[in-house]
Parts: sequence; structure tokens; C-alpha cells
Amino acid sequence: MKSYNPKDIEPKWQQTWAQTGIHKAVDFDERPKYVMLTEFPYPSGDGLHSGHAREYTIGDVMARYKRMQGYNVLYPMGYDAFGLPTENYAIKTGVSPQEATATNVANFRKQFDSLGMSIDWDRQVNTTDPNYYKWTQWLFLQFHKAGLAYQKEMAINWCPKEKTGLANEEVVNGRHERCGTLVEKKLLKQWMLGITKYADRLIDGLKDLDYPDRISSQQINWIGRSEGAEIDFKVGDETITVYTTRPDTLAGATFMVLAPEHPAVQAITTAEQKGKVESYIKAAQAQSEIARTDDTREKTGVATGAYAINPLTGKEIPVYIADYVLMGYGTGAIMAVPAHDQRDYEFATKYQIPIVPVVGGDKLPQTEPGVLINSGEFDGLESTEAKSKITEHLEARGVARKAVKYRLRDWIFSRQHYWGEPIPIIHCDKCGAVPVPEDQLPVVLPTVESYEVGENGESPLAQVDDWVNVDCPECGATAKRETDTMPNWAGSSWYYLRYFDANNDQTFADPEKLKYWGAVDMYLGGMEHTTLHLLYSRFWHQFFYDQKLVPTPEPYVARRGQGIVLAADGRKMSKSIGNVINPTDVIAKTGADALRLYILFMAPYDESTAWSDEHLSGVSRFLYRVWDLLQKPVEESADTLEMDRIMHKTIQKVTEHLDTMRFNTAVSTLMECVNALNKQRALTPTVARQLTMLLAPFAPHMAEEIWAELGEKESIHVSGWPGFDPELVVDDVIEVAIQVNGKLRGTMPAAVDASKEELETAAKDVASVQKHLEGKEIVKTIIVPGKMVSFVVR
Ligand code: ANZ
Ligand code: ZN
Repeated sequence: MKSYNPKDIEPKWQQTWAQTGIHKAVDFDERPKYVMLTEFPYPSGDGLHSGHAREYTIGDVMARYKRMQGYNVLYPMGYDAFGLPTENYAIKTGVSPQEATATNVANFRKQFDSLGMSIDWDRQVNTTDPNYYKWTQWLFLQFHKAGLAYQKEMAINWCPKEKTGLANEEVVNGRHERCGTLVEKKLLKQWMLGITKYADRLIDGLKDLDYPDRISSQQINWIGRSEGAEIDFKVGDETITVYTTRPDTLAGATFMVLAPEHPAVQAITTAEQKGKVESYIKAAQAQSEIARTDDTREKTGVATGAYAINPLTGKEIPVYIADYVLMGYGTGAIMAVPAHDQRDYEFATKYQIPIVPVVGGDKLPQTEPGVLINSGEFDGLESTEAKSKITEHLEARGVARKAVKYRLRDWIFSRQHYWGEPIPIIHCDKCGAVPVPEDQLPVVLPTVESYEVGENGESPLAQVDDWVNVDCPECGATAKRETDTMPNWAGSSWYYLRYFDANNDQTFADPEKLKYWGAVDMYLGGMEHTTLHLLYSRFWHQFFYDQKLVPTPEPYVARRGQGIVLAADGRKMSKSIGNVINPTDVIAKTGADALRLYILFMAPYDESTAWSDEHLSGVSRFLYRVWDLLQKPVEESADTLEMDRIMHKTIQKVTEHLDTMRFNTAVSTLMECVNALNKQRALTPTVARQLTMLLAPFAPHMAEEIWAELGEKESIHVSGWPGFDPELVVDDVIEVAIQVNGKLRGTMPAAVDASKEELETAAKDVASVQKHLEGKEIVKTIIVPGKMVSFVVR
């Protein structure tokens, strides 16, 4: 008996698969297509970690399963290789980002292979390859042409440690999420992408997608759509517009608050208040946005000395500035309703401003909608109705409009860094920001002497004079290249499209291939990418759809998020704690099949779970048991109903569990099956084959080896997926014997509660029985339900 040795069989089959190319996706093939996408990795110097192993194993199981079912599966992979760690490594060691990336990619590739991934490597993409980023730049220019890429002087979030501008989503609790440094503000001219124009589409599009609720609702909350009204207040000669979601409370607006940065502050502030106002503004600027929106902070502010007219009551109300009102949201000014808003209530209490309830209730502040009071002609209306009635009333007077606001801001698309896609723009004194002509793409990153950011935060590219200085493509005058680069979210916003046609040098992807592959059928990735990458790439795709560049309105039909793999101690894996599990070490010990099976078995795929060496050994021992089972004699004559029933039930369950991505229970079903079959003396060829096929997506190397031993010539991974007989999976099926003239001529499966008539008809249909009935007359039929059918013939 041969023994199981993963160290021999795994590399052998990996090589064979690479040579025979069974994992290649075929453009325009007649089989139905299935695109299985997993988020591509950042090729760090540390190599693949166990989180990667989980993500890519799940993707690979789905890919193999669908391939066996007869789909033309595309399971591609690539590298999201721009970004700061590589640049910081270059600063530290002098090794160029290009060189470091090449080394890391080669290492990742080895690890992917050692995991037994069925990836179509002909379609590999690398975001830092000029042949790839040429198209990232081209797509940027499409945004530019459509007016969705524009420049703006911005007080950007600035990480003083890494000297880089940050998007809001990279700031967590006022700190740079990557390095933990307190974020500052800095004024810089930035490139912006107009994602807010797509805010409604990004919400509405979710309806037709198969995304888990928690992903959809996170995206909806992030976009933060709010419906209300803009209302104009007169302040002397000025008109100041506020944004409110509660126009029904207008009669209760007893003061107004402007953000300290509001442009009207200087004009309305009285001479007496000037000094106080100015020092308050200074103090407010030093506060982070996070601190300013912290509801537990004591409210502060100062009066401007000016008064506004409440357009509903006609009364004069004082105008304050306070840092709890932000310039970046709504209009940067609010009507404050202390009776019905918590923050306004605290402010009014502190500064002794009148509090007038206008919605009925017994406590203050009463923030729930209700029935209006103290609101003149609107008294007695429900809040909802009052909202529209009051807005219409003001609209008729030309002092209000319905308005929709979003918390989502436009996307800051500039980074002052070397290791990113150069933004393909040339600045000319006469012509302004001129796109690099398409036939001059890609704008290739030049080699630089230093990767450090300049003193004033300018990109390292600014030092490369002969790269920066070019002729203006429009007027020929001396001009300068844009030296900012794109954020590392750029290349990942469209990479899935490139997999459909990875080597095209005429366009980003051939329209016919885009049509054939359509949208991604299943996209697996981390929950941490829900509001960043996943939203960004949906935005790009929706824009491409509008530009008729892609045939589908959404990029990903279905999305799932895999859970985190924690260390054995339940903590996050971290080099500094020393609790990291390295997939390569595990493969060296137990083989890739055991690692894969364990990863799937450890928990439902979308739950976080802690690593356990013990469970890994358990799963590894199971594989040895499977191996031994399949070394049993394989005989046609071993056929029993019991064995068939075990097998068909297993097929049914594993199929169901794979369809619903319940990998852990699929594996436990296989374990039960193996235990049950172990009680058999021998296996039939059919059962041996079926079990091996079920094993194939999970333990692809072992399954392929056994398959070959069973005498099969083709790979098991394109062999088809076993079906099951519905009759054999019904639990109350029993075996019934059939006799003709007292001799056993056959058996048949039958439901325990089958009637005599049903049993008689079914028995006559059994081939081995028919032979003995042919041309004879049945003189008597004896039926013992649940046991036997006996014919007496002449
Ligand atoms: C009057 C009012 C009365 C309000 C009331 C609320 C309750 P969302 O839903 O988040 O859009 N607001 C408007 N602009 C603001 C800004 N730049 N900074 C801080 N607060 C601002 O919130 C909209 C509400 O937040 C608006 O409705 C406004 O206060 C406040 F009983 O107006 B409300
Ligand atoms: Zn010019």
C-alpha cells in the first residue's frame, strides 16, 4: 500500500497543471462563464500571510467547483503594487521600488503556486507595470474630459510623519490609520474626483446586487444622503443660507450659527465683537474635524453681534460662530433650534438663549417628530406634513429650496509621492491644465535620486528637471508636468476589467471580451474595503458605463467578505508580538491540502477565528484517513444500497453547501462520509470516483493523485461534478428483495411507506427481474411491504 506523501505529490501536480494549462479561462467559449474574483494582494516583503491564504483558498475552491460543474471559470490574480511601504523601503535601503516589487512579486508567485491555486496566470496584472498604468492614466483622462477630475485648493488632511495628503477615510479617530500619527491640516492644490455626482447611483445600484446587508448598509451610511431644505435668512444686507433637515422646526429657530470659516463672518461681525471672533477662529482652526464633531465636548462659540431675521416668525435672532458647525457640510451655517436639537440645546443653555418648543412633547430637547405648536398657521400639523408645507410656503416667497446633502465628499486624488501613477497632465501658463495626448501615454515614472518628499510637501518627482520640463502639447510653450501621483486606490479601481484582456496594447480591454465576461460573478475580499475600494471601484465602473466603455452598470454581481484569521492567542497576528502563522511554514509541515482543508474547516468563512495547530493536525490526520480509505479494494461487486445511499447523501449536501459557501460544513460532511465508508470492506469504482471528485476542490493535489491511481487519464479538475439520485437521498428508503418462483432475481430501493401497488409496478421494472417475467404469465404476486416482492409465474 502506497502511503500519503504531500511533499511528493503536491509539487508534481502543480507542475503538471501549469504544463497542461487546465486552469486557463477561454475567451468566447460556449460554456457558461463564471468570474471568481478575490482582492489582489499588495506584494509586501513579508509574503503571503494567513489572511491571504484564507481569501485565496476560498476563491480557489469556488473556482475549482464551478470548473468541475462545466463553467468557463476565470480565476485571475495580480498585484496592487503601488504604495508607501515600498517607497519607505526605498528611502531606507536605496533599493528602487521597481526592484523591490519585482522581488516580492516573484516570491508571492511561488507561494501562490505552493498553495495549489488554479489561477490563470496568463492574465496577471501588476498596477505598477507601465503597460497597465498606461490605461489607468487613460481612464483618468476620461474623467478629466467629463469634468469629473478637477483641481481645487484644499485644506487637506496631512500626515506630518509620512508627509502625505490623506483621504478622509484614511483618517481614523484623528490619526493616520496606517501609522497612527495625529493628522494636521495643510492647504494644497489637489486633484479631485467627483464621486459625489454618483452618490445617488451608488445607493440605488445596491438594490440589484447580491451584497450582504452589512456591506450595503455600510456603503449607504458612508454616503450619508440626507434630505431637507436650504433656507435663506437676512442678516443686514447679507443673505445667509442654512441647511436643515427639519424645516418643520423653523419657528423654534432662536439663533443662528455659522462655521468659524464661513465667508460671511468678517462682513457681519460688529466692531465690538471683532477681537473675540478672531481669536475664536484661530482656536477653532487648531481643532481637528473629529474633535469638532465629538458630541460629548462642551459647546463653545462667540456672538458676532449681528442679528438674522427668522423668515417664518419675522423675529430677530442672534448670530453666533461655533466650531460644532463645520464648513464642509451643507452650507456651513445652521438655524439653531434649541428645543429640538441636542447640540443647540446645550449651546442655548450655556449662553442663555431663549428655547421655544415648536413640536409637542414633555421633555427638552424633544428630538422626535410630532405635532406642531407655537408655529402660527402650521400648528396642529404632523412634522412630516409640516416639513413640506413650510418649505412650500417659503419657496413661494423665494427664500427656500428643497435640498439633498451627502456626507460623502469628493475624492482627493493627489498624492505627493513617487511610487504611484503619474497624473498625466501638463501645466502651461497659457493653456492651463492640459491632458497628455493619448498617444504619448504612458507617462512613465522617471528614475529619481531621492524618494523623499520636498520641504513644502511637493512630490519627489518635482526634482527631476528633465522629466518635469516639457513643451505644452497645445501651444508648444515651455510647460511643466504634474508631479503629483495617484493614490494607491487608483489601480485597484478597475483591475478586474483588465483580467478580461490583460495583454491588450490598443485599449484597456477589448469591448467584445468585456461583453463576453460581463460583470464579476463573485467578489471576495476584506470587510475593511467596504467603504473605500468597493465604493471607489463601483464609482469608476458606473462612470465607464455612462461613457459606454463597459457593458454592465455594476462591476460585481455578488460580494462576500471573509473573516479575519487571528493568532492562536486570539489577538491580531503581528510581527512585534511574534504570533504570526506563515502559510509557507505550514505547507512545509503538513502540505498545502491540509492547510487548505483546515482553513475552510476552522469556521464559517465570513467569521473571524483564531488559529489552532491542534485543529490543523486533526484535519491533516483526516487526509491520511481519506488516503487509506481510497487504498481499499475497489470492486464492482462491492455494490450495496447502503454505500450508495451514504454517497448520494454526501453529494447532495456538499453540493448544497458549496452553492451557499458553507465550506466548513461541506468539509464536516466529507468527514462523516469517510467514517461511514470506512466500515465497508471494499468500495465500488463509482463510489471511489465520486468521493475523490467531492474532495477535489478542497484537496486538489490528493484528489488528482488518487484519480490517476483509479486509472483516469484526464485531470479530475475538469471531470464534471457528480450528481445524486433523489430517491437515494430520501431517508426512509429501504432495500426490497424481488423473487421469481422463489429465487432472488434482484433488489430495488423503495420508500418505507410504498403501497403494494407501487412496489409491484416498480419490481416489474427492474431489469434483472424483467428477464424472468418475459413471455410468462404471472399467476400470483405476494408482497411483504418493506421486505419483498415475490412473483409466481408459469
Ligand atoms: C435645524 C434642526 C432642528 C436640525 C432640529 C436638526 C434638528 P444630517 O441629517 O446629518 O444631514 N447641520 C446642518 N449643516 C451643518 C453643519 N455644517 N455642521 C453641523 N451641523 C449642521 O443633519 C442635518 C442637520 O444638522 C441640520 O438640520 C442642521 O440642524 C445640522 F430639531 O437644522 B438641523
Ligand atoms: Zn500651452
